[in-house]
Amino acid sequence: MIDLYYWPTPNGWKITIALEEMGLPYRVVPVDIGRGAQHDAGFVRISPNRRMPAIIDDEPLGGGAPIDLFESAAILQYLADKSGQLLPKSGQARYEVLAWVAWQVAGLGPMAGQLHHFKDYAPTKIEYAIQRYSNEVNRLYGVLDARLEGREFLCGAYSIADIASYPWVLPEAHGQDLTHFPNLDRWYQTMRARPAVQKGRKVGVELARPMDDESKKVLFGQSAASVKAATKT
Ligand SMILES: N[C@@H](CCC(=O)N[C@@H](CS)C(=O)NCC(=O)O)C(=O)O
Repeated sequence: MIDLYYWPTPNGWKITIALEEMGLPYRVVPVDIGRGAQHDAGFVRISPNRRMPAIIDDEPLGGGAPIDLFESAAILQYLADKSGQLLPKSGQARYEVLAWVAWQVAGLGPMAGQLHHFKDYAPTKIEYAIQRYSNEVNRLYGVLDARLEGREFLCGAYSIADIASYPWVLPEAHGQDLTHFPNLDRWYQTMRARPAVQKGRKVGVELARPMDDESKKVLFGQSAASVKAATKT
């Protein structure tokens, strides 16, 4: 059984969607990131970056001792290898999928995350920061749109690359109009209609809470000092 350390956010949804698509059994272990559970010593042992998602699989690929993993890109690749689905086994096709997963975790995710922060949560509105991250998210939507010209999915066949990007395409929250991105719009509608995507998006909805003051303090007040403090708990 796979234990999924999870909270219902875009990075968490990547893994619930993948698990649902692959039909792998899993159990959700909530990590209440608005209350600091990402800093609990037990969780930090499997996720040294103090971020969810993370997994422990006690029936790992290849047998042997349980495997634990953090970082959604590594988890997606592991689950694809374990299930033999949504990632070609070798060659150009495999590395192309992994490149698009890397693109999402290194580009779309962090840029969209900063846009949310400065647009919706920052205590003061800094126009330059909002503009900078809006432009970058707009550019990245353009990259997706160009890539999806003549392709049903990002790498031709449906793959973990699509699953990585989908939860981070949030047109309303990002102030983006999908009518300007017709290929992305078509892909977005295809993705959201998939039963496993709908199921994965609903996992743990009952856990979600609006961003309150305590969450802001926990999420936006971190530094190296909080890492040191957390390891002692
Ligand atoms: N690069 C990481 C990012 C994970 C991440 O940022 N997770 C967020 C929730 S979406 C989190 O755990 N935040 C807790 C915090 O900021 O303290 C991945 O792809 O897994």
